Amino acid sequence: MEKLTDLPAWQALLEHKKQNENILMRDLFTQDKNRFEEFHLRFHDILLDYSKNRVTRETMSLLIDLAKQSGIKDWTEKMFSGEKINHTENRPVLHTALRNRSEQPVYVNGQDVMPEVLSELEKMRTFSDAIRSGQWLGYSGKPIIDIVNIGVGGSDLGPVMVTEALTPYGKTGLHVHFVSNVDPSHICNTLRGLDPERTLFIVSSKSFTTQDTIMNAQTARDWLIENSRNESAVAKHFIAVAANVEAATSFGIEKENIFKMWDWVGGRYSLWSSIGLSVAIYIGMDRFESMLQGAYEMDQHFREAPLEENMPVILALLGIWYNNFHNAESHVLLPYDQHLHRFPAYFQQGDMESNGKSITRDGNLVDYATGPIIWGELGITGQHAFYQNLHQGTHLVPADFIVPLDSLNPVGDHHIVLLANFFAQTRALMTGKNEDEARAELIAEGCSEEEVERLYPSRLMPGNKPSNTILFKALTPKTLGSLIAMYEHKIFTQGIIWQINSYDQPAVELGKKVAATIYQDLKHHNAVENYDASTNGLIKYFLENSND
Ligand code: G6Q
Repeated sequence: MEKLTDLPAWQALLEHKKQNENILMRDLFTQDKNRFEEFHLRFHDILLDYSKNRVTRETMSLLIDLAKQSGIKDWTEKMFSGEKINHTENRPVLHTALRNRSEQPVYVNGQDVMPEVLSELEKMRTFSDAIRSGQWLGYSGKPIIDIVNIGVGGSDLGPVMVTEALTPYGKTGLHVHFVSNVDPSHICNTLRGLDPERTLFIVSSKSFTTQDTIMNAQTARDWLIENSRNESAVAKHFIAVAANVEAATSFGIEKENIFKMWDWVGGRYSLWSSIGLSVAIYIGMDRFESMLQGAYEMDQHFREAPLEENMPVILALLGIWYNNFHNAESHVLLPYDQHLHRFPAYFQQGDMESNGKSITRDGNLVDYATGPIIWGELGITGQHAFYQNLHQGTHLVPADFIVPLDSLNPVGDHHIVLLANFFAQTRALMTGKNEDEARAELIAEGCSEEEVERLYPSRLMPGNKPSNTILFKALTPKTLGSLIAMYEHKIFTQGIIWQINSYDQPAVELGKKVAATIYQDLKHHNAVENYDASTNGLIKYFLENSND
């Protein structure tokens, strides 16, 4: 594998950056009235405008060369066709098979996985229909009205994000709760007020060994048994989603109540499997499948569209341009849609757990930056909080603005006020405010000459802050599916270019192991000497001063 920084396109980009050090987007827009036409893409009802970036036609063409020289098209085929591209775990990466709406088989070790995938979807349909229609009855013969998904990380963030995003499509009278934190307050606060006769628990854990999830599930089971005084109630109130079916069975969950997933689906990509069961129950299986359809269509686009017209590839390349050639250390996601309030958190995991790596596929330490810090918040909330830093701070923070054309709750002028704010922000980030404008503004405010002189520097905005705009018609299950898949493929593309494995998570596993050992020390009040002085001291202090 040729070293990334030795690729001709990488070298050409370095040179190009040097030649265009002082490029101003403001000037680019003045020089080219058609800039929007040239730098935007459309895919069904999604529009990506990337004209507000520090790029010229030449920059884009060099970035496309980089994608080509990194073998993106070949790697894409390897992923879709089930090659074991997660080489450290020796597994294929096939979340795309979960939403494969074609008749095409997908092979893992010579076996077509599609019949199993489809049969699991059918099982989800039967089960979600039974809950929604009130046919599934709890131990005392009452229908279910509260669903509690117990899971963490990849077994939580996706279902939470989608449930929130698709609230307008949820079944009235059905409430979905999510418990992820092993902090007892999370499960206790959730259980308070729930009716054990009408509550269903979905224990979502691929490994079914994650301590946080198993402990929360045990507490929920104790609560159920204590309140029902009936051990057999568990069969009517506990469902599991697991790849480790044996562990779920030994937890006491009936075999027919276990939904399957596979080791070729990564936790943070598992939303499309039965990990999405809580979503399917809430919005109904037809809508869940429409989300799969949206993702499938984006998969096809990613697989087939030329690199120049490929939304995930363009987003990935722009990210690399800032990350590696402008030293931007973070990237912010800014949805202007209340329903997308968990979207940044979801892709914080999706991106940072996938591309926060520093060892290349052939085992070398990288000497370039890989995945940036992904963060974000609802855009409009951010405007009243951290946008100050985006405009006038000292860091370069490329941004994605994610915006619906239509609100799902059209009331008065709310939506156009929201959109006015979004349009204003991307423009202001790009243009900034120069000395003449700052002075003119102060004069218009009635400032004296002396005040203008004193105050104008603090009003200066450097501008030239890059942003992508992702507009879509309205947040439907299908559009959401496409948006999620778009970001998944962006992450894939960047991982390939950075030559890392985006699909393992050794540090997550490290956390689980270290905590399990220390848990034993705390539980047995061990006199710890075997850690560093700080950890020993803190544990000792805890043991002496806590009520636990
Ligand atoms: C995701 C990560 C991680 C994982 C959780 C839960 O890709 O590996 O977030 O999803 O640690 O794991 P289980 O589903 O096995 O409980």
